[in-house]
Amino acid sequence: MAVEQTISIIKPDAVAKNVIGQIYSRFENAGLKIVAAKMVHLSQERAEGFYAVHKERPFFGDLVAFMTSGPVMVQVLEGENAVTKNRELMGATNPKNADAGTIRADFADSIDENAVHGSDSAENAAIEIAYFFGTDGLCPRTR
Ligand code: IDP
Repeated sequence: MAVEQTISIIKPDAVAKNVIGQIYSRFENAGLKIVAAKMVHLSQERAEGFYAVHKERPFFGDLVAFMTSGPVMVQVLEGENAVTKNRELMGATNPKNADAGTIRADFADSIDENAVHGSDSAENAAIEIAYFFGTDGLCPRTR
């Protein structure tokens, strides 16, 4: 399996709960390396652009309002099978259905406020990485 990169976003609810470090530990314990990271408070325009694929969905307005309600922590994770590994660590979209021990089971309160985002494919990961970090915002981990 080749080394991949994926986007992770710790959403405003989890940032407010002060669990960034606990979530980072899960990435690191799973063998994923953080190769870029920044905290941002998304504007309405940036949040709408990021979730444009959902713009016809009934929950779009609530999703954008939530994602702009406070800062988010955005990171690029690198490692073998990073896209799938991150999705496994996250758990199901609705925390009620998330497996025990996953980030959403432990830190999310509802499907609306579900703690984390993770790219769902390598193709979307590349788009999302470019959206937040451009073409030269990543740090190779050579040591
Ligand atoms: P994912 O975050 O697990 O990949 P997506 O289906 O891509 O899930 O949806 C993006 C985000 O939109 C979810 O994380 C969640 O915050 C929100 N969302 C998805 N489905 C619903 C819903 O039915 N009601 C309210 N919010 C939803």
